[in-house]
Amino acid sequence: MSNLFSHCEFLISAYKTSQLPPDEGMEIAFAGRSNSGKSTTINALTNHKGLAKVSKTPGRTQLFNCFQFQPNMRLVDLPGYGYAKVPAKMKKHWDKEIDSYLMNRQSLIGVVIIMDIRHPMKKFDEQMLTWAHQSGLHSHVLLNKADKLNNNDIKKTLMQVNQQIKQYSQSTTCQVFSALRRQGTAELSQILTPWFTASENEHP
Ligand SMILES: Nc1nc2c(ncn2[C@@H]2O[C@H](COP(=O)(O)OP(=O)(O)O)[C@@H](O)[C@H]2O)c(=O)[nH]1
Ligand SMILES: [Mg+2]
Repeated sequence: MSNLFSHCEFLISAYKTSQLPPDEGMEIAFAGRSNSGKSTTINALTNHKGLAKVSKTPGRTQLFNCFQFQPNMRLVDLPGYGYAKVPAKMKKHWDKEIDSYLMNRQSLIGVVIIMDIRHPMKKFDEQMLTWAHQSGLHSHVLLNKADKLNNNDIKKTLMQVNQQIKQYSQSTTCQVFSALRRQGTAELSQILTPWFTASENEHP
């Protein structure tokens, strides 16, 4: 199915925030723990299998990967956070770069926080929700890898997480997703499209 994000192309991989595309227009970031499925989600949303590299080894794709779907409109695949096996020095570099990105990026209008539905709302996810709310950004939670749970457990988790996220912000939304099976891409696209098409000053 075609959506706003269907004609997306790779723009640049940045090791440091200073290498990112000019801070103009609008972009949204895909954040989440390493291995939660950020890259697979971008591929599912854009209907472009090999666009974002899916890592076989967790913690390896430590770059800001930027994709453009319209002039000056971007998706950014953030380096995964919370991967324990990354050497301390590398971890420090990434914490610093992600912080700097989140604090300073003017074109950032919202974040999609990707969680493994079997392990939702970890410390870093909660920090990201708090931060997004404080910064007046849109935020949407994806409970990914739903193909790993039965329907009852999916429903239960969705209800729990829906209640939890309301403690952070009334406007945060949440959905069940399977990047692997491309289930939930229409709903995701429906949530994200108004972020780009609504007036720039309508942040929650
Ligand atoms: N079962 C299942 N596996 C998934 C799903 N999404 C991603 N994965 C797998 O999880 C691993 C990490 O995915 P990746 O997109 O590289 O995660 P990232 O580190 O957050 O970018 C890969 O082996 C993917 O194939 C999903 O919805 N279901
Ligand atoms: Mg990745």
